[in-house]
Amino acid sequence: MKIERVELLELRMPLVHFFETSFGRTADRRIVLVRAEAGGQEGWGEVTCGEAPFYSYETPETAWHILRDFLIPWALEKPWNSPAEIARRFQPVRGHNMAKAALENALWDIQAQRQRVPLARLLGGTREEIPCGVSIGIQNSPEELLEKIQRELDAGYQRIKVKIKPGWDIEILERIRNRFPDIDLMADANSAYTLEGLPHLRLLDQFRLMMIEQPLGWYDLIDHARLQREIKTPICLDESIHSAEDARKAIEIEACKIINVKLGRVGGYTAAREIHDVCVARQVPIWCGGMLESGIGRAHNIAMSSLPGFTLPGDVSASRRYWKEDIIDPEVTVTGKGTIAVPKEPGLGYRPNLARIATVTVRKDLFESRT
Ligand code: OSB
Ligand code: MG
Repeated sequence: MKIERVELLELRMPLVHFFETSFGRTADRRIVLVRAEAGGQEGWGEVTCGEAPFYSYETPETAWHILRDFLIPWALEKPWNSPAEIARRFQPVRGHNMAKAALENALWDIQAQRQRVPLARLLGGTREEIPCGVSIGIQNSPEELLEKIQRELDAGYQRIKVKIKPGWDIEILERIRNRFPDIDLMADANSAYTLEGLPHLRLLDQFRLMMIEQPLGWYDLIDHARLQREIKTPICLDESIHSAEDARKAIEIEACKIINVKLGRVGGYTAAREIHDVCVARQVPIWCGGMLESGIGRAHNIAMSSLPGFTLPGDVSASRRYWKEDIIDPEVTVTGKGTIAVPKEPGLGYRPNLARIATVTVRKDLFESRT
């Protein structure tokens, strides 16, 4: 099949509530979307980077550059038989996984539409609904955080993740556990600690957390393995895992007991499915992380979460938690028991709302095949 056209769009979308992690606060999202056309079908993907290079080095500008100058020309250059082949074509570019994922995933959407199957099924997904959790950022006060947790539990979400950092950790978790002794609770540090803080990190063991996510360096495996030997709470890696190779090594040296899979961070479905298989073979539970995505990225996360190895609730939640109005129809909704139904329509199963997208688009570029 030949790709006839690829369009890049940059969107500006304000979040309904700011989102704060150990590395900073976001209130206005800049989102780069990829729209690809092949064989009369149109597929969509999302670059899931942050506005600033604080989670990883990618930003909307680096993604635009890598897509425009390398990935899109390579994709348009010659026909393709499978999205996995395109993933291989992208391999000479070191890193820039979020840029790669946006285009590769758009082609998976096209492939699923061509075969008239839901994307989830094309990927090998078996679940009809996926279990959902929420990720709650650092708030202005502990009271606000407790109130937010209550609201999400009332909505049905199956587990609560809170962001922690030095100064917003032990006391906060104590308050949460006092008020909600039995909920499924976990904490994400986004690399806010070092091994020097080991005595402090040991204090986390008292809160019966499901896991602590990425406590140490954003590229580290070795120190996480040392930490895991010293604490009982299972470590989950996010930032450190970029490929199936990374997953295999992390598991081998016991740097983690759980892995958070993000489509962007690992470079698309081909790599995500490889990580899935590595983890299933070694009986390591995985779950789908989130990057404050628009409906396009969210729809992709739902498809991926339908794979059998995604046994733990993901950070995949309702559109309304992020946006006043999302850019897909229907918006993503969550049932009272904290699940999202996996769509049964061909492709992504959520239609891009073109009128809505047009109103929030601030930059566009179109690339066409010359043959
Ligand atoms: O570490 O999982 C993370 C958001 C932005 C960057 C990193 C992370 C997050 C989240 C939010 O935790 C998950 C979501 O609700 O999309
Ligand atoms: Mg994380």
